[in-house]
Amino acid sequence: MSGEADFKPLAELAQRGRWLVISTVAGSGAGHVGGPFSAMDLMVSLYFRVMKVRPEEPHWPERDRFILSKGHSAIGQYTVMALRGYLPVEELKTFDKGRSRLQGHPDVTKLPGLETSTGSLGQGLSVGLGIALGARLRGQHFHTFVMIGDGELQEGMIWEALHVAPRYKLGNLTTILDWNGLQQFGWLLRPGQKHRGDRRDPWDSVDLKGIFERLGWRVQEIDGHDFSQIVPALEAAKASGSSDQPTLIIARTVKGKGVHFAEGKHEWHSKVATKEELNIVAAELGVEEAVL
Ligand SMILES: Cc1ncc(C[n+]2csc(CCOP(=O)(O)OP(=O)(O)O)c2C)c(N)n1
Ligand SMILES: [Mg+2]
Repeated sequence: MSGEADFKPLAELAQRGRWLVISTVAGSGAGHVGGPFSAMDLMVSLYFRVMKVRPEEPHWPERDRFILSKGHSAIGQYTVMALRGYLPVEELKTFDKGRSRLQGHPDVTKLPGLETSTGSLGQGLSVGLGIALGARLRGQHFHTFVMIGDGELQEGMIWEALHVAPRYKLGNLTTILDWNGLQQFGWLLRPGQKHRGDRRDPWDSVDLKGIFERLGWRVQEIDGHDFSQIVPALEAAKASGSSDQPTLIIARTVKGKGVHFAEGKHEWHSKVATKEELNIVAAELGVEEAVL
């Protein structure tokens, strides 16, 4: 069993990652914050502890695969990849610019290390399923991880993949649900309403664990901000790679995690921090970099 100290480096990387996300978005004038923050601890665990990767050789055939199906959180993935050595941290400043490798949503034709392009919600899990199936047919032993959002779970194509993966007995596939309980806007405006309704996801009273299990997934529910739960869950999923059951990790997370005024606020789905806010953020995250 690992102690808390074991996860301190991961926690520090995640805080630095959050800082780079929010300051990069502020620098480029647009981008997402809430989703990258909720997914940060999970992605840091994947890239720094669980996945077998070679940043200097991004197309290494035996690498584990990661697909960020909730592609609007791209700046979170780019940041973790930069910290891991796939690209210079300095390059984050080009985020969302015309000729940049770091487009607003992941573009596989631009940045080596990405497995597919995402951003149109709903598609990444089917791509991951295809990659996992291909690996098994070719006798390759890498693992494929796909992260989806709770809002994204409303997409029909996600459910097609959720139905099919257990039938193909893809133990080498793991879905991570970043269940932060919020999406972008909420429901359509009803007559008499001034706001667009309830911003929560629609899964609150739904027994998702039971549904996933009945579909045939091995389901683990964790706190998506507790490294002592995240790392063992991801490692267990990987260890069951040659089994005949895919894994689904339900990660309970907080949108905007790490900064008090962003936590649990749908407004921070995509928002540009002001200079004053950045100063508060830097202090809260305990980072020393200068404000942009
Ligand atoms: C097919 C499609 N429909 C709508 C959007 C616009 N959109 C971007 S993010 C988002 C909300 C996603 O919510 P969730 O999956 O919960 O992500 P998170 O909370 O992690 O940001 C929406 C509707 C999109 N990118 N793709
Ligand atoms: Mg969400």
